[in-house]
Amino acid sequence: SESGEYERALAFVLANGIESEDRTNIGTISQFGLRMSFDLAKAFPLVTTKKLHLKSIIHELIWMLNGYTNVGYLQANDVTIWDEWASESGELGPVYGKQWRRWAGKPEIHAHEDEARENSKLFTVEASPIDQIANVIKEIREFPNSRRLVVSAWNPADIPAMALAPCHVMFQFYVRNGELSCQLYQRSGDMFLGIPFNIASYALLTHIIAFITGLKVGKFIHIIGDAHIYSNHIEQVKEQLTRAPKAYPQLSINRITRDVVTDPAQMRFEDFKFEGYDPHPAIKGEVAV
Ligand code: DHF
Ligand code: TMP
Repeated sequence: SESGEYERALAFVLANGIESEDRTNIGTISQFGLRMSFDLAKAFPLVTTKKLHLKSIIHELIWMLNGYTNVGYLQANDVTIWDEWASESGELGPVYGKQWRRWAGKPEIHAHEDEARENSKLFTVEASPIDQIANVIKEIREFPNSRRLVVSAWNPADIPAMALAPCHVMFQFYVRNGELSCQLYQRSGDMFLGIPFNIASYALLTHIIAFITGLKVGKFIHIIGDAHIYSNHIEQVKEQLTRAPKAYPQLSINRITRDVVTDPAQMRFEDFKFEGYDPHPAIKGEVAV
């Protein structure tokens, strides 16, 4: 749970990864079923063995929490990490934001509507969207010991229309002793580029949900299915692993109108203050499209 957890996982894949072809034709070395655990109560797990572009991470999460699926918001904030997958109009299809906040529900069928249904009029009715984020916050407040505090981005019906099938498939919260923990299942993880972002993003999400529900933060547990290093990142990874991890920074959420935030979409970039982030220099790597 200290700094070094990510580097241990990275070193494990480097040492034990099995060479394989992949969808992008870059080629990877890969291991299946990795687990990392971070104690959020101690510090914020922002990887220190290379400098991370924190601004991209914060804006990407705010973007998802607002239900956005168009890169317009990201580009307006100089964040380019989703550009390669966007259409001409900037659309990514029904990705995270859509599934988290507006999962297409089924229209309710009432007995007296049988006739309308026969005339197939019902099927022109817009499905009522499901807000999984609002639901999980309500459930945490009302039933903190619930075992159903789950949010899923994996919507099989919508996957064909997505620019990229969800990598972070589902997450679950857990509340004990006034602490909120989160566990993520990620089906596919780019250990050099994506994973440091994903760790920070879900740590931040846990802080935000804890802030809104009046809880302290507990652990973030990260499970990765196919954990891989792309063949064109091997040299960078070797370089990174020569560096000693440093102490993690601390996050504080600064918001004067503390109890006014009821929806995480209300969080703003300026609300997050990171102190003590002193990373090694950035290391560049090409993203596989
Ligand atoms: N595809 C692949 N092959 N790997 C990914 O990690 C990935 N991640 C996606 C979408 N598709 C992906 C979304 N997240 C970068 C980081 C995260 C991310 C996409 C891209 C990235 O390029 N990071 C660089 C630049 C950071 C910046 O410009 O802010 C890095 O050095 O970390
Ligand atoms: P795939 O859909 O063939 O698994 O390709 C997705 C690639 O993107 C894979 O290398 C994993 C990586 N990825 C992350 O590591 N984290 C992310 O958040 C996203 C969106 C993708």
